[in-house]
Amino acid sequence: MNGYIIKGIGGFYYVKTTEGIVECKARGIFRKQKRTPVAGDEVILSMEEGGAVIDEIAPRKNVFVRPPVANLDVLFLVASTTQPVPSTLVLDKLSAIAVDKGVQPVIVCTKGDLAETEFLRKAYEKSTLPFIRIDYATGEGLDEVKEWINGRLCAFCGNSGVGKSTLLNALLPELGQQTGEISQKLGRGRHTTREVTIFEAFGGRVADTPGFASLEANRAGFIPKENLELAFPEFKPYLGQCQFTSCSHRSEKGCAVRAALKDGLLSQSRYDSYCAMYDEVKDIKEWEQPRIRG
Ligand SMILES: Nc1nc2c(ncn2[C@@H]2O[C@H](COP(=O)(O)OP(=O)(O)OP(=O)(O)O)[C@@H](O)[C@H]2O)c(=O)[nH]1
Ligand SMILES: [Mg+2]
Ligand SMILES: [Zn+2]
Repeated sequence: MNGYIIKGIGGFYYVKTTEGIVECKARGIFRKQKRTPVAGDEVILSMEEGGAVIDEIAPRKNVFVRPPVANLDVLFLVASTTQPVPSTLVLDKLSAIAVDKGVQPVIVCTKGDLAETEFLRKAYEKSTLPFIRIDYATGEGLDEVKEWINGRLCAFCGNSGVGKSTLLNALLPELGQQTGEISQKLGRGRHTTREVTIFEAFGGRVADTPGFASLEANRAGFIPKENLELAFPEFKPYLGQCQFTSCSHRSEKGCAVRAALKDGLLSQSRYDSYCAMYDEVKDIKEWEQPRIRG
């Protein structure tokens, strides 16, 4: 029997098969091989005396550590205008990690009723990232999200409290995913969602995921400095145009990326994120790089 993992919790996996959802465990060999099945994994099951077990995990298109999910086509980066306030650096890191793994990032902006959306929209208007503003009063943005889900495996990710589960409930009211109040003292969420769960809808699949604290974005993935320029797709027209072939696009003479920035063709905050990410990885040697690319 085969299927895909919709949820993993406490050593148990829930696998969607043609026969319905099967609860199972993973073979002990996976632990020895340091392989962990995650939601989105295509798996082969067999029946044993104690119940169903995962025998095999199919090769992955991609896998994310945070949130733990595999084989994504689209990563929705959910950002709220306030409570919590968004960080373009965190959004740009997550989008770069997605692009590096061959996944399409889409920015989804919530809580436009509480604070203005313009500054975020502006930060992304000169990027190639789609930007969707959600308004629950008018329904604005919901159809666009549905269109992205159609035919794809997607996941909502973002800080705790940005409104991932709220958005899922607006799309699929019958789900009744639990949502949580924002801590008034800390201005952020309370980690209401505890595990990744995949739902089938709108001709595709979409995952709700647990929110993270901003600092954890650094542990979501690692991009070596040579690959970083490719993780900012809007730089593409200028790559290969710089005076120096190994230009890092930070301070070199004759840099086409910086020229485009100066001409207002690129977003300053995106460029700043690129430089910050470059500085973070520039001194890390090959052998020191975390083995979390995959
Ligand atoms: N005013 C307003 N409140 C919102 C909006 N979206 C979400 N909220 C509120 O924000 C709070 C947190 O929403 P959740 O959906 O639980 O957030 P989450 O991203 O799932 O959080 P975690 O599960 O902790 O990662 C809830 O009180 C929601 O009602 C919005 O667009 N406008
Ligand atoms: Mg949630
Ligand atoms: Zn350059």
